[in-house]
Amino acid sequence: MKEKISSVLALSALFTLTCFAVFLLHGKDSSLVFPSVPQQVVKSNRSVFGAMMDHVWVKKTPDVSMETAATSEPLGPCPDTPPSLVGPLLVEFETKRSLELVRKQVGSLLQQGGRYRPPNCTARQKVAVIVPFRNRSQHLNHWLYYLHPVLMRQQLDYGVYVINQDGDGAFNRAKLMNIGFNESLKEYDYDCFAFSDVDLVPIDDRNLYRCSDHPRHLSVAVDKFNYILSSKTAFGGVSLLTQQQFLKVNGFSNTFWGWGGEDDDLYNRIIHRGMSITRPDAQIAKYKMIKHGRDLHNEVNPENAVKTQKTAENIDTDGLNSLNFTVKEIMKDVLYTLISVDVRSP
Ligand code: UD2
Ligand code: MN
Repeated sequence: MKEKISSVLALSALFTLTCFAVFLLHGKDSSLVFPSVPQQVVKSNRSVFGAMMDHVWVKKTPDVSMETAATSEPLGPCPDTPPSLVGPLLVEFETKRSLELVRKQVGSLLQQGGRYRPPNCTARQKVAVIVPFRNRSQHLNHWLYYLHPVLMRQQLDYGVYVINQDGDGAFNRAKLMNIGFNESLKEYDYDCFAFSDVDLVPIDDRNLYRCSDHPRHLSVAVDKFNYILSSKTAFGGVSLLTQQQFLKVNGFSNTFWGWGGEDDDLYNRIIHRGMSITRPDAQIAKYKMIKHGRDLHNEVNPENAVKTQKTAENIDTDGLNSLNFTVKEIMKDVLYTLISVDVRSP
């Protein structure tokens, strides 16, 4: 009898053990049993997903919060002078550069959406680079090819936002800048905004895309103008403002349709609000502009010159506080975030 009982007990113990093993092998959380296998699967899935996302248009901005290295201690601040800068750069626009090629050449260190942060230190500033855009794909490819390595060497925590004006109404560079400011802030707590034409490439990486105590004008010496600053009040091309500085001037005016004047109006706003502008040394703040003619639907607008005389009248009611637009699409490429917008042209 004793023997019978013990063999029944042994059998039921064996049965229980087998059931438990089967449960573990086929259960949802089989990773608990074989941690290395599922981890590899997740990794390869993620890279495939990343590649797919390069071409996918999404209606809503996906979460682009950055994965940080699993460090137990917080990183120290990046040095004031980035150590890997090289100074003067060789820049040419003869080479054909497809987006595919640029992705291969400079995309590997970027996060989806054209995001980067230095791996070994905490960047001094979080910079949103805003590029107004319509129908300048070749320019954008050159710009991305040259700017990403420069911004990385400058150890910035940055994101590139290409704000594409949808449709073929009158172009409005200034409004696209305001939209870039608003939309980029929805993604990340940027403290500095670099507003840059798509055709301007710095030819010296010591020209830091960092904000300072006053709004800063970076494109001081442009090849198109024989490397001579056109006027002391020039503020077009590439200019940087902190979030506070931009809010203080109520952003750009939204009402400069077509070419010209919006940069002068922003300069007037800055002076009107009691600030001044700063510039880097002209020996360093050198740029090449990709050659182009006047774009269709961006003709000189004579009304704009008149408007620049009325900055003081308009600054309180025309700007960030009166901005209206519709986001049509948001696309995440590894090199940039493209936001297509209806600017509601008149
Ligand atoms: C000057 C200024 C620029 C702006 C403009 C007047 C400098 C160095 N540049 O540039 O900042 O004040 O005069 O509006 O001072 N764009 C497109 N598609 C278009 C039209 C414009 O993408 O169809 C974008 C693009 O980023 C371009 C920028 O708007 O670089 C300015 O337009 P532009 O290059 O035709 O003007 P430009 O060179 O006279
Ligand atoms: Mn230009």
